[in-house]
Amino acid sequence: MLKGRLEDDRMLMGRGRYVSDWNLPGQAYAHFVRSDRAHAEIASIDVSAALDRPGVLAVLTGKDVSAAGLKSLPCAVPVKGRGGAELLKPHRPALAQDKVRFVGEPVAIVVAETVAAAADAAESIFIEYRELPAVVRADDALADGAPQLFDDVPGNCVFDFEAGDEKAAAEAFGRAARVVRIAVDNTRVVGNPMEPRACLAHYDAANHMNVLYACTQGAAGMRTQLAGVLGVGPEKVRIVAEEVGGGFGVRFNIYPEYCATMLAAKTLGRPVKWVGSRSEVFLSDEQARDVVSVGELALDASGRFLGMRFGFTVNLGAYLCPTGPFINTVGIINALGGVYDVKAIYSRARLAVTNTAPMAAYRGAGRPVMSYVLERLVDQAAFELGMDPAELRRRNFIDENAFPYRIASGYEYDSGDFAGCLERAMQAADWRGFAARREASAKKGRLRGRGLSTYIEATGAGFAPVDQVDVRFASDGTVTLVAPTHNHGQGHETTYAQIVSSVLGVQMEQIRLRTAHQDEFVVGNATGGSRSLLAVGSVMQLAAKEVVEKGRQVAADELEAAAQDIEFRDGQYRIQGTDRAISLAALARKHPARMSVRYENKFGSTFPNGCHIAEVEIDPETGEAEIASYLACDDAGNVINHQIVEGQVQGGVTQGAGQVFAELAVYDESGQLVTGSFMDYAMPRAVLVNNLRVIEHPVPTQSNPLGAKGVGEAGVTGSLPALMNAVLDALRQAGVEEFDMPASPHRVWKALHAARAGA
Ligand code: MCN
Repeated sequence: MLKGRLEDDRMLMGRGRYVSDWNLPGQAYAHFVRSDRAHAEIASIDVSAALDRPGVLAVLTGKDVSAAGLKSLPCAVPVKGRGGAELLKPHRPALAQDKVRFVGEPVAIVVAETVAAAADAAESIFIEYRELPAVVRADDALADGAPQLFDDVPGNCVFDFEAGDEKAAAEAFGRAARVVRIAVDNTRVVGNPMEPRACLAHYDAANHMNVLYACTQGAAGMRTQLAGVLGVGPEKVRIVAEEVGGGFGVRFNIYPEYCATMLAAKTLGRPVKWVGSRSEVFLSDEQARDVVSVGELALDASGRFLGMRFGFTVNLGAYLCPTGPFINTVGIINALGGVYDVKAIYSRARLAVTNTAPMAAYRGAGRPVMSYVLERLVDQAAFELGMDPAELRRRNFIDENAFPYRIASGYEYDSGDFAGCLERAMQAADWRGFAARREASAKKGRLRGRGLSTYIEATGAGFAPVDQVDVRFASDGTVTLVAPTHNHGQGHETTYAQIVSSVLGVQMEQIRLRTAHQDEFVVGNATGGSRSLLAVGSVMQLAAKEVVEKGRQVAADELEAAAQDIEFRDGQYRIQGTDRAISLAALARKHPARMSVRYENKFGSTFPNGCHIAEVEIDPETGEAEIASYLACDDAGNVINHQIVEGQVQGGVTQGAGQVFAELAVYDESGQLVTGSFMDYAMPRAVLVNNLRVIEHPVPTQSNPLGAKGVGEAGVTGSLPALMNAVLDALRQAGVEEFDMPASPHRVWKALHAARAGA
């Protein structure tokens, strides 16, 4: 039995090849000159002194990008706005043209013989700016008289999107016995993968091939994006990567720096390498969340939910990333109304551009925005009604027998057992014993709070029309799987091998996974939306079954029998009723090409859900909050690898806890990022989440052959509201009525202090 994951040895022994580990003969090195102001016109750029510096090979600016005919970085959204409006897509160049719109925007690329020479020469570039007023908050950007970022985006609003039924919601609110309202801020965070962004670009002139080694979550999507910018067919682009040090959503899209480095490589006829710094991660990686949400709940006298209304004000940053508008529209409303049986729901989202780093998908990708406002709203209702928050939820769940269940935004949940999941979680978390634990905390002078969330999310969206995979055999007995999803921490190498091994009977250790390779390419969707297992894993399983079928004829030839007389069981082809057999592994060693397959299919959304229960303790003297215990009970359908799933939930919960307790990206009024390093931006540590337990409540889905639902983001979607509800529950004992993330010691202390002063 395999211990741990197939990839662990390689990772732990330093044999992983990350993006910055790649080198090509004759490569030069790039350094980016970035805007140091948030909003300004570029009056002039003087690169002559830089070009005279030793070792400098080239300096390219926005003019060179324009002269080379590079197109805007792409963005699209598959829905229409209010009144049928299209998303406004302002031009996003690889290097700033005429104007800069956020601090950190790349303005020039310097290429030299060494990293130091490029960085040194960058100091000699003189840029004359004409300063413009900046706007950093979405609501300010949407207000009358705000500084305008683009001539073709009136009022800074790129999209005004609605979903649900406005009239039905208004009618429900009209007959409500009680209305509960909440406004919450889902704060801005920086993704911060372990490996800062890096790339190595190489133009193969003989074949007109653009080869980009880059941090990616999937080669196929990035290839299409880069091809679009370069104005070439996708077959003229290759994206290459082995290890990528984390993705979390912010490695999904093409970045301006990758396009500019590619242009530099083509211009110079030499490979060009760029390795970003942590400061550049803070300034110029896609950032996330930053959505102010208003939620309203209409209830009847018995605590039944009659209707809901939501309003989202979304900060998209200075330019549109391909995933930004998607996650803030579809990503929010594909689980509109959560696990509750309510049809009268209306939601509106206004997406604004501001002078801050562009915003995109980050673990959860829209769903934590929905779950956060909704699950806090339900808790607020329980508080105002004086009701047990579990009982209020139970009273309003979609019934186990109501599936398929169409929600107000038109999406259809296929399965779930929300009440059963809640029950299991409450038992495991010793719900009844809370009063005693609170008392024990009080004796120590601590405020103990408990928070609950019963979340649901949609996993499985994918832009590409199909997911292709290869299962290829070699004469040495190895099996190579090729997948469109890039594995950057999720354990695909292990789980895909498990799936294929269980069908073929080939040992897992013989199976290897290739995802973004120079010579191997498959069409399909990147890792994202927690869809890899349910979608690509399912295609892998079908591909393996196809191998078995293909092998039947090969086995018949080998065993000199008719194909219809061959049976396959436990990895062996056998002539029925005889002891004449050959293993699939042996057959594939002899006939690797005949046994190999390319297979494609596409599987869509699933709706993983769960119940998370958190308990926190707060020290009122210091404001420090500690997670005393955390119980995650998740329905991920059938689970392929329990250890990996537990790890994914742990990671997600810790990421949620990071946002709730510490992380916060802050821009000042002038558009300077004041939290631009780990000195000012508090990353969560492993010890942040104490006594975390992960249990399963699986309800298999019928929507894919594995019966699996996604799990990679569930921990975040469940934990943001559960933890914040727990913090507020603790603070209410001391008279605090309203509180929002982050629950940093200073903010908690201030809230307690204000409540004491008020009392
Ligand atoms: N799995 C399983 N049984 C299930 C569901 C999943 O065994 N029922 C396994 C899968 O086989 C896979 C893992 O759990 O090994 C996660 O699977 P899945 O839910 O399909 O999610 P993805 O593999 O598509 O991963 C994407 C998801 C997202 S969107 C982000 S963001 C994220 C995350 O996963 N980024 C991560 N987890 C991350 N983990 C690490 N270490 N690094 C990141 O960048």
